[in-house]
Amino acid sequence: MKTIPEAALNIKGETQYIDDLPEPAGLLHAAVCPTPTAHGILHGLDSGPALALDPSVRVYTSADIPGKNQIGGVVADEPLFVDIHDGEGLYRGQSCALVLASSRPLARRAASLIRLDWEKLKPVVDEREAARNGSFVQSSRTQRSGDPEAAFKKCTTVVSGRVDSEGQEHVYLETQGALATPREGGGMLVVSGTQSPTGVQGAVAGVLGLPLNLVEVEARRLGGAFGGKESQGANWASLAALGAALSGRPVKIYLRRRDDMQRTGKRHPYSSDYKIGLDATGRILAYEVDFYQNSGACCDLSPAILSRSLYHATNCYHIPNVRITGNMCRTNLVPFTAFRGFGAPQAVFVIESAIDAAARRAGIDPDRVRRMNLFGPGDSTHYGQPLENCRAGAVVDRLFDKCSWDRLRAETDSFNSSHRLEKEGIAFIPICFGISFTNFFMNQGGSLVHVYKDGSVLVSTGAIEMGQQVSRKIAQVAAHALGVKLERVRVERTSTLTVANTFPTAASTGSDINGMAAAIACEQIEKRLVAKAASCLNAPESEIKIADSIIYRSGRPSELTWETLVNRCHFDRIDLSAHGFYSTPGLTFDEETQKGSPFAYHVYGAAALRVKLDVLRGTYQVDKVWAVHDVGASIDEAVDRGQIEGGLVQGLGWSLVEDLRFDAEGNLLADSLSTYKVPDIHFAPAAMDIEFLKDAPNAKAIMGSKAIGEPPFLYGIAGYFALLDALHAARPEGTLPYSIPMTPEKALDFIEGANR
Ligand code: LUZ
Ligand code: MOS
Repeated sequence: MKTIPEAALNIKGETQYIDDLPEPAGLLHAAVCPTPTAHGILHGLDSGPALALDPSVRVYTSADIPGKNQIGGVVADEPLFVDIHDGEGLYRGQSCALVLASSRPLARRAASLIRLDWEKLKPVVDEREAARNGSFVQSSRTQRSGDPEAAFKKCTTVVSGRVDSEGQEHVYLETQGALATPREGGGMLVVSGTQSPTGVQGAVAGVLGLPLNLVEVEARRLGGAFGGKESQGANWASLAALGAALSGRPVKIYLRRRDDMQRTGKRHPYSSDYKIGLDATGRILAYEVDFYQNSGACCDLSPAILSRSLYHATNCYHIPNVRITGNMCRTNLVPFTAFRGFGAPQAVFVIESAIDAAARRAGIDPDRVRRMNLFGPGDSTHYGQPLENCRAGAVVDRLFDKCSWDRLRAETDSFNSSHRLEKEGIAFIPICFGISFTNFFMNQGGSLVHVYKDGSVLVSTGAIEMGQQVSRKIAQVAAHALGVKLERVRVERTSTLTVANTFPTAASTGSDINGMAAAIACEQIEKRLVAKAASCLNAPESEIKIADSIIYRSGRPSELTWETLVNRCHFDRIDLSAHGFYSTPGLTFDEETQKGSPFAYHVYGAAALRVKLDVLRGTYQVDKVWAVHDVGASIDEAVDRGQIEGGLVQGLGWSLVEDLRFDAEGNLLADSLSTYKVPDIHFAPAAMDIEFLKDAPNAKAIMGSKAIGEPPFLYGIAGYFALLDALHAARPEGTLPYSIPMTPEKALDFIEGANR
């Protein structure tokens, strides 16, 4: 029987998510009583009315925790519950109490009946205000190269200004949740919606006061994550596990969309100050930037995200003199967290804005400045990493050819001079994205591969399937490494039982690291199979090759079948299982000097976008996209194309439509999908002409491929600049703020001259 691919099961609606799993006997449902405002002190609570609702109701607080009231994965600054004895509530939606009941509606109603003795305090929501108060998650970081102060003196154009970007809600289809079941001997099994089973295992073990070998965490698949479940699955898994441990019954928690939007972290808002200097020809000589990251109330992954902002501060440009400073500002908002791009999009928007401002001031076309300053062969980044096989020039040259940029520019200008109520705008963006976790030690992964005695293959790795088809790529890697047909390979869910001490499926490294780990395990088994085939066929091992389930001898198919070979090994007592381990080689970084080679390699690409603007309404449509993307040697072209299209549209959502706003009290204003607008299929560009850079295998990753998940998100930033181009055509004398998202409301204000 053939393995049915994940995607086919998905399309048929047969894939199971946590809430689809059969409910165990005695299951209790969980709900949370949250903090009512963004900042305050919890002096106590009255659970009487909740308990009176139904005999099945139970209420637990910080006082009931057997282990630590702490789930911070990087820094221990994130309590699971606001401490019931005068604890400080750090953001709106933080948990004050866990409520269990026999049904989900009952649990939610009981939670709403809990009365809090709450002293409201004034919250800080603005990152610059937090910085003025000296309120930081960790101390600030600076990267330097060259001497920007001296270089600014040599510039003919120097411009400084401010750039802002709002956060972004992940809008994974499956909201956060977990199902916990107590096990004999005090153990706990948690099925968790997480990108990081090992991270959840650690949080649960800490809260319950258990060793890791008593906590099993599994994640079969996620209905999307985008970074939102890299660290933040731990909260809900810990609550479910705590409820299960205290009640002795299985417990399920599943967030409503509104609760998920209000209580979970999102992309970090940034506010930044820049200064950029050009010489008379348009070369960028110097760049300085101060990032004010709104980190939210707890550390979460903010330092790693800030690191990625620093590394990507010059995007794809060689700038000889830079000073880049990042500040992690602690506020009373949800702990902001990982989101596709992980701090790079925020930084790239700032340098692209700075280039736009400086070029306009100097009277040069911004796109000429972009093209002139690209990384080239022999260049190193400002943090000292030489760019081996730099493909920036290649992708940009090909893109300019492909979209006939000069003609496009001329056509757009001529359209604009003959139309008053409709304007067009175009922009292009080059990208350069570093692949590896910015935390050195996280770049490792494991696998466990079994060839069963019937010849079917089962592969387990740390890679979580979240719709990105990492399991498809890993199946392809395993099939190739073993020499077996793809349909014989199944990729199993991720569990802490099969592969231990994993890191999150994140940083676009899922198939790089786990694919490599799977290949390493498969190669061990393949060696044993080849040796056995050689002895069966009476031939030297060097003449044996296994491919596509066929055993070749001297290049010709032999009479030995894959099934027979596997069966012979089994009867000869040969091990048909193997564990693989991979750690990315060659990474170096000195935290002191902030120099080194933190990335295995870089991904390059370039995209051009055309926007059509309705001048009367302020509405717009991205009608055409051209992109040339460096995928290396693609393991699966359909998967890679899907990731490029999806990343680009998600990036357009961030730069143009998604309006994540908090009021001065720290309340999220748009907290449901009826008010928070995401790009849908009608908003997606009508035509996307995406090309893979040809003949560009990558020696640094599995089967010559390159990571694909995050880099294309950056293309969305060109949406802002294409719209800016159209808006300037509509109102040439205006100055548009460098502020994301550029929603239709803001666009209309600009056209009418309201936001000068
Ligand atoms: N997660 C992480 C990431 O922990 N470190 C990273 O460098 C990273 N980069 C992108 C996305 N997630
Ligand atoms: Mo991440 S933003 O979880 O790769």
